[in-house]
Amino acid sequence: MRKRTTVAMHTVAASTPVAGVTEIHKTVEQAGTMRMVPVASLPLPAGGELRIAPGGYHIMLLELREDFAPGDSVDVTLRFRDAGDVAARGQVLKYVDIEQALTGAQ
Ligand SMILES: [Cu+2]
Repeated sequence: MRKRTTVAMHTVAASTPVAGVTEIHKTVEQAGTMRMVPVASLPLPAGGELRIAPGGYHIMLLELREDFAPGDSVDVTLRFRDAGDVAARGQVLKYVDIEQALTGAQ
């Protein structure tokens, strides 16, 4: 998922009807291991681009209400502190694939 912006903006929440819990996660290195931590906001730099992908920032869906296959698209509403709600569409990745992306394992 990619978003372009001309002003600095902050996503403060994400939601989708297909999941009970939607969190914004960031991948960080802690003591030599890559792990995901929930973050309060998703910063979009002015004139810049923030790539949402495993291994970096991503939207984590928990308590799924539908079955998804990797590659499926999910509609997500991103709430921006400065610009209200924006509809976005993301691609589904399996949790195990995210783990592999984090660790580099096959
Ligand atoms: Cu995550």
